[in-house]
Amino acid sequence: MNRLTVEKTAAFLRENDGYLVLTHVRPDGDAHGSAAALVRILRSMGKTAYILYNPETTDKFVPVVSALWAPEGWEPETVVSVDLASEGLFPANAVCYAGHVALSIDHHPSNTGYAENLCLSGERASCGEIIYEIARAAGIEPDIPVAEAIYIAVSTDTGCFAYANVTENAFSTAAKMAQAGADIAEWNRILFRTRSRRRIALEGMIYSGAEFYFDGKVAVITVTRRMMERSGCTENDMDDVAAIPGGIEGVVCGITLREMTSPEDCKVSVRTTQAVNASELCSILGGGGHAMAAGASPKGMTVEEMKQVLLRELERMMKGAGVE
Ligand SMILES: [Mn+2]
Repeated sequence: MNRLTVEKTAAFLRENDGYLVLTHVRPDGDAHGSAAALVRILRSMGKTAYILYNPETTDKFVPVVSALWAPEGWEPETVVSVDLASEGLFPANAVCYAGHVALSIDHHPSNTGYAENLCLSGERASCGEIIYEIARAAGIEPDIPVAEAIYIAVSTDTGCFAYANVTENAFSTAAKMAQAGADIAEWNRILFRTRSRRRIALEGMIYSGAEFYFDGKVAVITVTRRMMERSGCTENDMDDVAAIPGGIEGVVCGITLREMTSPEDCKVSVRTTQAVNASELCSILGGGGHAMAAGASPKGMTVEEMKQVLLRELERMMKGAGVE
């Protein structure tokens, strides 16, 4: 695996052609925005470039990527991945490209180096910022669709510039996209200020069922299959549900438990402040992640069983850290 600078990456993109861009499972705004921006930048270099269709693209991102999806049966010459840390995160229809990725552009320090070439900036809050740096190195100014795609990437990965990962570079990239003509207010409305009525119905159930432990420092919310059915919510409506318990005053650890395909196929997402290490907490259930955002999907446990295990572990951790 070769590490490439943004300049070398720009040169690589100029030298090759026939691009297919891959995104990760459960693709988010950074995946969609980075892929759309990269394909449009490649086309402005005169290249043939497409995004591989992702079966999990949610409704609000369809307009960002659908015009760029590769025609069925089209054979790429150069496969590039964006925001994609490992081959384990390839969607099912991308598994055939495992071992054949020519270039990975990413901001996850955990990138496994599965691609022949890697352009990695672990200090960037979003992959979209790196795509913009590559465009600049290639001498390409973003047009409005590119600017909006990059804005979508940066703004979603930073929770509209609110998460702990936000940096001066994230703000300055967004400012340049505004300058290039991106409709910031409209994208903020779509991405951060609009919820479906189904989602509102689900949130009502979530808030009324919220449980608090350790003097209100720990909040636990549960989303059951029954709640999904009653509200009519699908995965399309589930953006950032994991942020809900951590957003309650006084909470240092927000736990979101979800039943997926059956009562014994559940997952947990944990969001914390610096008081609790989320990754350490999730490791008790075989999961992991970052210090303030982590998750686990243990097999064969109900949400109630997971909750008991997590609360016992939290008691131990909070005593150890003096958070009483
Ligand atoms: Mn990302």
